[in-house]
Amino acid sequence: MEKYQGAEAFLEVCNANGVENIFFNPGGDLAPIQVAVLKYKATGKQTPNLIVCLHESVALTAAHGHYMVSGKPQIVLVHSELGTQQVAGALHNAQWGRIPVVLFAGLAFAQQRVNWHEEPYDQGLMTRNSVKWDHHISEDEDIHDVLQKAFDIALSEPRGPVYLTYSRALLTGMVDKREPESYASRVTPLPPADPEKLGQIADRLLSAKNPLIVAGYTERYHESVRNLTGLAETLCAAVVPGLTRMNFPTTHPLCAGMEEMGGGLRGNIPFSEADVVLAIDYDLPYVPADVFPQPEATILHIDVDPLTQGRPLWGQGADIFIKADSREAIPSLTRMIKDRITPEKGTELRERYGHLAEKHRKQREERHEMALSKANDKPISPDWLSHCIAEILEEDTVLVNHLISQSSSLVAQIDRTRPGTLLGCAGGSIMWALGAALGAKVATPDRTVVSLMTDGGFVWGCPVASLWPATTYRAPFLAVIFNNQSYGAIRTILEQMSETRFTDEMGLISGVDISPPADYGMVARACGGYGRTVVEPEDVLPALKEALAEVRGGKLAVVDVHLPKG
Ligand SMILES: Cc1ncc(C[n+]2csc(CCOP(=O)(O)OP(=O)(O)O)c2C)c(N)n1
Repeated sequence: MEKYQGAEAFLEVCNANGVENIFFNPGGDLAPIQVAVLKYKATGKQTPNLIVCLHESVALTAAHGHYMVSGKPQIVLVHSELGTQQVAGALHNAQWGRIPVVLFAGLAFAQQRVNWHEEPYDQGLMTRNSVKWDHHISEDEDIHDVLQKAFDIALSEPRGPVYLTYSRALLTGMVDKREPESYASRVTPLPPADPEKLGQIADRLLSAKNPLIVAGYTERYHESVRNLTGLAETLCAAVVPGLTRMNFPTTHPLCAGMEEMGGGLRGNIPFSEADVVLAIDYDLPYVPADVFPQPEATILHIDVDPLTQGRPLWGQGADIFIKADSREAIPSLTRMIKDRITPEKGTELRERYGHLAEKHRKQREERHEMALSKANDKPISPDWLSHCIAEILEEDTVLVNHLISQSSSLVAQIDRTRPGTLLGCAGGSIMWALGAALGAKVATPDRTVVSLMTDGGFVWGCPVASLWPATTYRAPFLAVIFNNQSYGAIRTILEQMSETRFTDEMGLISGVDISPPADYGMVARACGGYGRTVVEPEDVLPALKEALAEVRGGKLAVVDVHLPKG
């Protein structure tokens, strides 16, 4: 039988799973893969591209962003124990975001090592709280089968990260060459939704006075946006799209506003009026808003993971839940509802539609006026900044959002209408926006990518490690920093706990102020990009336009906008 190197087998399994780019950060354990890629390229064979990120957390976050755009499984290579330790926050975000990614690392000197408790050293332990499966590929296993199994576990529902370790000999040794059919994916689709339960859901929704739909990640299948719109229009129900994806057009008259990040902000889900809540593919965000369904409200839940394993939904479970693929369940439910609508019901629903549409129109008008009224505020108002960002976005621009205490301004001012135009972070590690934008741009080079982040998030995002690859791999994006010169969310907590403003010898509230801030625009310029700080309100729009022109010309850009401290 013909043989090839383990590293070549690795590339073949990646090819078979549609992996086009591998984000990585190297160590000697990965060298056989780097060599195999060079060999494949030199001989014109199909191989994923290797994209080096100068910090492992950027590599994993770029894979996260790439998946959210491409829908393809990812593989990230890091150096053994050391590289694995660098990805902790990014791995948490990938778990919360249901990202099918295989994290692949060599095993560090396993045989002789023990931990402080004299137990055998266990490298996988570092990842075990965040991955669906961790496994060391032993010498008697075939790399084709194990790597395919890892992709299958990552891709099966609910999706999520897996961790594989290996000894270097696995990649340098020879293995039997295999055809992809011999290790084909065994991920099977979910069975259709139980029609009886779906009928019960249709009945409960139709008897509701104020049904509310919350949809979390339905949009990962783009056709679901159309399906969800059909359901909402049939039922004449308000929809709150979750903050991680563009599930429902924010301009639609039935849109009750995108969900906001919690943490003492303007928790905006209109639960108080809802007597029936239909949650579709919905997870609570890591920091949920401080609003809950009414205790007497009926909760209906359609999800690939209706048990919300590890993440309880509002702590009160659901009255009816269905494990289903929403691509099939939403159209079936819509048909059932249509079939049950009597003429009298139809009149009632149309009235509700009119009422919701009017509310939507009024809310948008007020928010628009609010932003314009702040056009001359100095320091610059976050609402004015978001208003100006809305001006420069096109319908198919990919917006990557990781705002924290300013997230209300995005929800109030920025519309997203098309599938694939909003990426948000489900997890809590605020290091996501730069790496995710890099991955998104690599996945869709022809589209414009604009990433919104906090000043804390810019720094946590390892800017040099993220921006250098954006220049080197010609993946330019625009990063806008909502710079409140502080860890604002922490300020809120401190202020709630104490009326006194304790400042240190430098006049700063320790652990809150990041002031005066570093010159973040200069960091962009140091990485071959365009960078500018904006302090005057009238400069916001011109600066954003100038930066976007640079991005379209091939340069990454950072616009650092100074907002009120807070
Ligand atoms: C990587 C990481 N470290 C620490 C925290 C804890 N934390 C939550 S909110 C917050 C402040 C965030 O500041 P910033 O990102 O600048 O956003 P702002 O609150 O100012 O809008 C911190 C430190 C976190 N969520 N993620």
